[in-house]
Amino acid sequence: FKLTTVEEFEAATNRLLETGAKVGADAWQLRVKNQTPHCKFGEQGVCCRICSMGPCRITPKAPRGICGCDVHGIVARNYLKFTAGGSATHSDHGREICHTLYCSSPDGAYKVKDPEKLMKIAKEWGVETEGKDIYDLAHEVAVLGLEEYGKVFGTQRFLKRAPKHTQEIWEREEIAPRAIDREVSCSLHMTHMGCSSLPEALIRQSLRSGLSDGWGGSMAGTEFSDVLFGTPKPIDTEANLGVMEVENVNIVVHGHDPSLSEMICEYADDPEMIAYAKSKGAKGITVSGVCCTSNEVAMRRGIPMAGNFLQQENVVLTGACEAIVVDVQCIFPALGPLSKCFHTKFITTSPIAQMPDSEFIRFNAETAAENAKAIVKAAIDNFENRKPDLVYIPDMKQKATVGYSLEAIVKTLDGVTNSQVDELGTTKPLIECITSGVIRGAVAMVGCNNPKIRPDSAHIELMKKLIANDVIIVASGCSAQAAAKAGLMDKQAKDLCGAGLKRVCELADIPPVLHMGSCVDISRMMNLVAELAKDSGLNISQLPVVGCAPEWMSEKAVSIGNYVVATGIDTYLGVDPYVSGSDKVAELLTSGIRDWVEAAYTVEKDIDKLGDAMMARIEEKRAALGI
Ligand code: NFS
Ligand code: SF4
Repeated sequence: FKLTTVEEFEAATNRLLETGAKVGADAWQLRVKNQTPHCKFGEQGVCCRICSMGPCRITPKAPRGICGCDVHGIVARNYLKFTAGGSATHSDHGREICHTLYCSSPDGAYKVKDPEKLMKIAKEWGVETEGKDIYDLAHEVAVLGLEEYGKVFGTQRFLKRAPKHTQEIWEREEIAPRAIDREVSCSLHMTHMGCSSLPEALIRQSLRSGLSDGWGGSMAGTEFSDVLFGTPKPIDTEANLGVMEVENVNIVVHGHDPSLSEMICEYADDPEMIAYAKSKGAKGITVSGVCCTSNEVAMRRGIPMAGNFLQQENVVLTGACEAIVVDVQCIFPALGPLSKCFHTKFITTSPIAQMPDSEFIRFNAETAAENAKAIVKAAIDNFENRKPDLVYIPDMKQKATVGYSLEAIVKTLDGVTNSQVDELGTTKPLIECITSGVIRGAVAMVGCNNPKIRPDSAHIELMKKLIANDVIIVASGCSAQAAAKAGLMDKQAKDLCGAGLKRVCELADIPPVLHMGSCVDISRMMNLVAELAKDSGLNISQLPVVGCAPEWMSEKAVSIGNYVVATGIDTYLGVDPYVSGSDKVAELLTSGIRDWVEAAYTVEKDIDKLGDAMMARIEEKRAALGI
């Protein structure tokens, strides 16, 4: 067993960029050069353009904007706006899923695949389930879910899942999120010209808006996706560009919302469509994925993962992609012009993400089946337009076992239960492994790629270091895909672990890096730590558990960081969230907020040091518990 190295990833990319050069294609590698060096004011977060008296930028000679706002107010305001963007984005995805659930019917495109989970949520939310038709119940719960976005009174329903201590902190600090949309609106209100410029107030709202994402919109996205498409269970798949097949029609799904990708997978698997593909000279149809929508369909269907964020252009550069079908978020507008250099169809589907040089096939939950069929057919029809001399698919892929939802983790870990722990169906076996020291702790590896860091290198190096030191990893988003591409989700990767973690991997038959899903599925991680805290009797902040986003880039990632920290989990970033311009804001985020929520951020660009800092924190937490 051998991991695929970042050098090998790069060699494959370079080969693809040669194809790109032949057809005159642009690429992010080139655009980064044009954009470097970046604007220093922007990087430090000290530029304000929220009113037309500006833009104002703070320098030693000009310490205040025209309105008199100081650098701390500007940096903190920018930070809150960034958060609100991310929170809105995840939460609107969750809203779409609630709407899809509302559209479910026994004979329609969307069905309830996990009625048990629906019943569980219904009971949790106090909905009468007795004698109710499952679809009536689905519609009722979907409406309640939608109401969480605009509820007039009270806070998010899912907060009740957190341990009591955490809920008390949220109440005490006035960061328990109210209606999801309200937290976004309130953030934009606070950041309007002439509202808040007090860093403490702005950072507090950043935490609240983040929490409305993680324990609100994202959690709805995850939970109701499970109800509709099934709660993930361990399943084998493959990752990296080599999953595309040269003789087949290649459809790549990209984006985030499984309402689209699930339907594409469904119809690409339809015998009628496969026969049609054959009639066009292909051997079959291969669907693979990019970014989080790939994680969604990999977790539930074993659909292979072609790559993560900074590999999206590579998919087209293979010359073998008939259609790249996207919904929302993290889609490079570059895919439009790039696709034009090849035969590839760039199909946008959502009014939320419309781009030049794309073919827009509007996708609606109400007409999902016919939309999906039209998209699959368009891809098949495009097969004959392929230019064979431009086709090159790097022969590079790794096996991966994915699908570790909280439910699946609990079930799997029952396998490591020893005689002292006989409570099945809880997180107690994991707690036992941690307290005995067989596993030192856990790290949640999440987030994106960012050209500021050699793509995937931080994810992979940190994971290798952590598992070698008996730290188990749960991963999501593009971090999970980096792991899968490298081979860290192959069960054989146990050989790279310390003796303790290796034994756990063998007993439970798991890889050392557990794929928990997409970025909205970081809500699964919140449920996991909540269960760990309840089952151990500890506070979340006492658990030897940290979060890490070493290569993050998006507003969503900052929203996530805020809810992870606000849940009591120390969070480690490899890229600065544009706050270096204000020592006050940086101090708040890296230390001051610990007084509020028992956790804080660490920002460290040296990735090796970032890893050391995480392990030191885990050991510190262990020492405090006397384990
Ligand atoms: Ni998360 Fe998923 Fe990837 Fe980053 Fe984008 S795909 S929602 S934001 S880039 S991890
Ligand atoms: Fe300048 Fe103040 Fe307007 Fe910002 S709000 S652009 S600092 S005048």
